[in-house]
Order: sequence, then C-alpha cells, then structure tokens
Amino acid sequence: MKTNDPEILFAQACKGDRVSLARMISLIERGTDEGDEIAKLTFTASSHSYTVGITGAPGAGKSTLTSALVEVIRKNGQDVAVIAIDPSSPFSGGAILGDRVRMQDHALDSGVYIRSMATRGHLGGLAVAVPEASRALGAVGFGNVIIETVGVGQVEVEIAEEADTTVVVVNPGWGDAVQANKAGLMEIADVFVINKADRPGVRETRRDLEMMLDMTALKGHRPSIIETVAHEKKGITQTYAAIAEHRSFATSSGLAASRRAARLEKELSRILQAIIAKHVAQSLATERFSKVRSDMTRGLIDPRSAARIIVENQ
Ligand SMILES: Nc1nc2c(ncn2[C@@H]2O[C@H](COP(=O)(O)OP(=O)(O)OP(=O)(O)O)[C@@H](O)[C@H]2O)c(=O)[nH]1
Ligand SMILES: [Mg+2]
Repeated sequence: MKTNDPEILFAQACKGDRVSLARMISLIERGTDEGDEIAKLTFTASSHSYTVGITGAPGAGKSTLTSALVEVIRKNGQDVAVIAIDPSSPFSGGAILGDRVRMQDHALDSGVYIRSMATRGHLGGLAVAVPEASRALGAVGFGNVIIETVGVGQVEVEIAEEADTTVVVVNPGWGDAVQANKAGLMEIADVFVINKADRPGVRETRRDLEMMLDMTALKGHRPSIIETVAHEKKGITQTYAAIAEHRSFATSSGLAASRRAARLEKELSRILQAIIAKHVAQSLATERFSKVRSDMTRGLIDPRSAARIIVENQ
C-alpha cells in the first residue's frame, strides 16, 4: 500500500523499510506539505547522527573516497547514509551514474543507504532540503551521514560547509590547492585529502596547502592533510582517523554544538527568505499593485519608492 502519511512512513523507515525511507526523502526534496511534516517529526530524533561533508573539484575522487570510507565505517560496526548532491549545474557530468557503479559494493548492505538529491522545488532549495534529509536519516537510525557535493558554486560549498566535519579533496599538481582556495574551500576544510596521490606533484600540493593554512585564520584546529589513492583504498583509515580526531576536538571544545546552532540559524533565515520571496512574487502578480507598477514604468515614480509603497500596503 502506497502512503504519504508522514507518521506511517517514519515508523516504517525506523523499522528498516527502505521504500518508506526513500519516499520520506523524496517528499522533503519536493518540498510538499508532507515533506514539511516529516522534517518536523524527525527534528528532535535526529540529534545523535554525525554529518561529514565531502567536497572538492569535479572528478577529484569524492565518490570513490566516500565509498571507501563507507567500508571503513561498516567495518567499525556503524551504519552510514550517503547523500550525493546532483547539482542542476553543468558540473554534474554523469556523476550519478558513476556513483551508482562505485557504490554498488554496498547495494546489499542493510547498514548503508545511498541517495542522490537534486533541487525539486523545495522552498529554500537544496540548502534547506539537504539538512532536513540528513536529519531524517539520523532520526531513522543512521549514526553517520556523509554528504558528497561538488565544490563548485555557492550552494554546493555552503552545503558541504554545514557538516560537523568537512573534508576537502584536492588532487596533486600545480595549482589545485590554489583553485580550492579560490572556490572558498580553504576556510571550510577541517580535513584535507590529497587524492590521486599515485600521481606526481603530491609534495608541491602539500606545501601549497600548508602555506595557505599558515595564512588562514584557523578556527582552533589546524586541518590534517592526508594522502590517499582512493580507488586502491590507500590512506582511507588515515582519513577516517583524521575525521574522528576532528570530531572529538569539535565535540569536546563545543565547536560542534556552536556550529549546529549557527546552522539552524542559517536554515531559519533561508526558510524565511524563501517565504518572503514567494509572498513578494504572489503579491506582485495581483492587480492590487498594478497602478504603482505602471506609474513606475511610465517614469512617474522610481523603483525604490514603488517598493516602499508595496511594502507599506501589505
Ligand atoms: N589515479 C587515480 N584515480 C582515481 C583515484 N581516485 C579516484 N580516481 C578516479 O578518478 C575518477 C573520478 O572519481 P570520482 O570518485 O567519480 O570523482 P568525484 O569527485 O566523485 O567526481 P564528480 O562527482 O563527478 O565530481 C574515476 O575514474 C576514479 O576511478 C586515485 O586515487 N588515483
Ligand atoms: Mg561523485
């Protein structure tokens, strides 16, 4: 029986029903009323999950690394969910198909859940839908949630930043660290991974990263720099250890709690902005302000005065 009832879906998903879980995330993604209800229902139950953001340039090896990390987490006896962001940008370049292939290793494992997400009309977009989905996954029992997003574009970088621990993946070679810096990834990294360390230029990249870290105002924790060859599963336990080390620092120093609070504030602001934007669009579509608008287009009043009249007459 197909149901969109939030309480039933949540209860079923808690019992391990993947179809219900998938539907919960889809409802959140689409921003339906049921999705809002699910976000509400799962909010308080989600507090025990830990989120790790994995970001970096397209093709840096994020999915390969994620898949290898999933294996390590499973060996430690923990459950893990992965959200792969499929941006509606030209950078997604077949990523999802690639991810499916790479993630196939885990397809039959009941302790792993892999899901891609895209913008599907959620009010507030992915920057709100992803944390809601992530909390829903936490609420149904996933202690770890990994969010993979390409480190290009403001929304994607913001999503990666809003994890408890953010891993930035770069590749060896001249300029990659500099590119990461330009994309705004330097400030958000808690752990750096130089993946494809089987290629030349690792030493130079490490040096560039160290130099940039020396110049960056640190948030009390200098990010470790780990070298990996993800497709050969080299350096993965070290990466996991660096994440765990940051996690214990963040937890004991209060950083995790303050970041979570800041994240919720941002989410609130995004939701409010989206509501207001929708309200504005609806209000402009009515006849009520047609005179103000025609006065403006005829040059009788300026846009700022027109805006003030509209705001004051809401
Ligand atoms: N030589 C080498 N190739 C690697 C390594 N890790 C991953 N690759 C390859 O790099 C390519 C891209 O890997 P992905 O894991 O799909 O990279 P991604 O960052 O998830 O890519 P997008 O999601 O499309 O941005 C694949 O062909 C991988 O097999 C590595 O350590 N060394
Ligand atoms: Mg990928």
